[in-house]
Amino acid sequence: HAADAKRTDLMTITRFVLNEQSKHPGSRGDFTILLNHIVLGCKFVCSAVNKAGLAKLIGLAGDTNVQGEEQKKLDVLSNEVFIKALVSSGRTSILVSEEDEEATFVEPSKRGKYCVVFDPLDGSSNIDCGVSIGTIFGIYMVKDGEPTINDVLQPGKNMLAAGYCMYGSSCMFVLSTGSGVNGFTLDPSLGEFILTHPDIKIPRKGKIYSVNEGNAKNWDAPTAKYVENCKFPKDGSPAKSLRYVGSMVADVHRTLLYGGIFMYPADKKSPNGKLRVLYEVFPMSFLMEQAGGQAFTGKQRALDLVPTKIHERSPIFLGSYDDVEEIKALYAAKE
Ligand code: AHM
Ligand code: MG
Repeated sequence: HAADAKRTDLMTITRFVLNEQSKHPGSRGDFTILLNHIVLGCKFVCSAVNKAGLAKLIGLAGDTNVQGEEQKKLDVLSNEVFIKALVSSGRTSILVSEEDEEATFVEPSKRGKYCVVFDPLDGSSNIDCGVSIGTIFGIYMVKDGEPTINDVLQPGKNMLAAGYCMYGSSCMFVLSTGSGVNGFTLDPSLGEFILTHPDIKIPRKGKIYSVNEGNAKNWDAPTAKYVENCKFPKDGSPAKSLRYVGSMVADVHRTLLYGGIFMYPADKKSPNGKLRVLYEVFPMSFLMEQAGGQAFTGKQRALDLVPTKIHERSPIFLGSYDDVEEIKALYAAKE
């Protein structure tokens, strides 16, 4: 039976990526090696997150991160694990982490052709209460010659790959290397991510909107109008449901599977929104487009944005194609 065949023929993430890369002539397995190190980091964080309550790993480390937020022990730990794994892969030249003010330039003897931008543990407000959190990453290729910061100050459409790992009711790794989106679930007994969600496509239109409505008094007119339409649709369609975890990975993951829209808009207090371009907005926008959805900043296609600073922020609206189309129309009407 087909089901039996599936159960005994385990498509691990390594096997999957090796298959994919073998389609590219001249591929020497560098990408697979890099990805294996990212996967290792995610498995470590998954295990640490699962034990956090027991091990009393949670709590403040007494440090604040670049954005002036309090850093939790798990954030620090996750960051260290990823930096060490990525450097030791021998496949990276530049690393940008949410937790580090400056980019890490890998020493020449350990350099490789990739740059990785990542948020090692996103959703910090959810750590202490055991709600889903995640890791987000994007991968660029360095240009020939000495690596410079311009190798990562690239529009998101230049990413080679992007993905996230969600530490939720199960641990899920979602990846795109530019030809669709695939989801893998960690089998804890094997310690392997197994392909469980092949070729994810986001529904064309969704029934859910996801936003921090507590910021509503500071929204601009198009955002306010859009959310008003979600609750009181003018065209007779049913009102949308609101879901907001407050962990970008969880909110985007649900949006990808169920459809709908996730937004972190600009507001009067934060004219650039909250989310960081390189390691939050770009990877999620990349995945959305690869799954058939859209990602928009309020001004342009998110993946066309050219960042000028590594920790730059941008408003973001992403999700089902038709839902993002609606918010685009509202912003276009404003101009
Ligand atoms: P963090 O980097 O401090 O974890 O902040 C990022 C998180 C995202 O995961 C989430 O989408 C957003 O912040 C929620 O912000 P808010 O609490 O303002 O709604
Ligand atoms: Mg974060």
